[in-house]
Amino acid sequence: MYFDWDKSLMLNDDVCSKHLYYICQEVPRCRPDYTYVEDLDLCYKIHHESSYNWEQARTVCESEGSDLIVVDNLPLLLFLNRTLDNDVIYKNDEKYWIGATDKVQEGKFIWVNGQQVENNFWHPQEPNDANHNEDCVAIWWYDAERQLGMNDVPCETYTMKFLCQMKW
Ligand SMILES: [Ca+2]
Ligand SMILES: [Ca+2]
Repeated sequence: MYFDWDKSLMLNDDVCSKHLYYICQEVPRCRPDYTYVEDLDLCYKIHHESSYNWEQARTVCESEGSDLIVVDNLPLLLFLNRTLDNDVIYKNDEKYWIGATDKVQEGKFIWVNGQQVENNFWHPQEPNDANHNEDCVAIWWYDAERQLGMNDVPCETYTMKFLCQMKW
């Protein structure tokens, strides 16, 4: 199909092998409400509603065709450190759900994509399963140097902001 000026920019069908000028349109990488990060090939969204527990937050992500974010590499952690630094108001009070849990087997943390958590992005002395009731993972800042890190916290009673990532 092409535009034919001879017919006042009307459409015309023709043989596909014909050599013509062409017009491109960039294909969006993400939903409009998600942000694309080319270096990381990442589509993500910060949800600022802070009234969802881990499972509820995950359901919101899933309703958008995504899931809670999988922070399985250092470039992504550093990116979040920079990005959330601009997002938060009270640093040590702002926490975000991410997509890891040890609900299935205590002490064995699994990402929502099924991979084992193998990084060392935990806060010092974490994960600690405090009161035998911490099975869901969040990230926040833990020291004066403002290092973003992971911590296990209660799944049901804690509510906070969360980070969604389009499927891998
Ligand atoms: Ca646990
Ligand atoms: Ca903990």
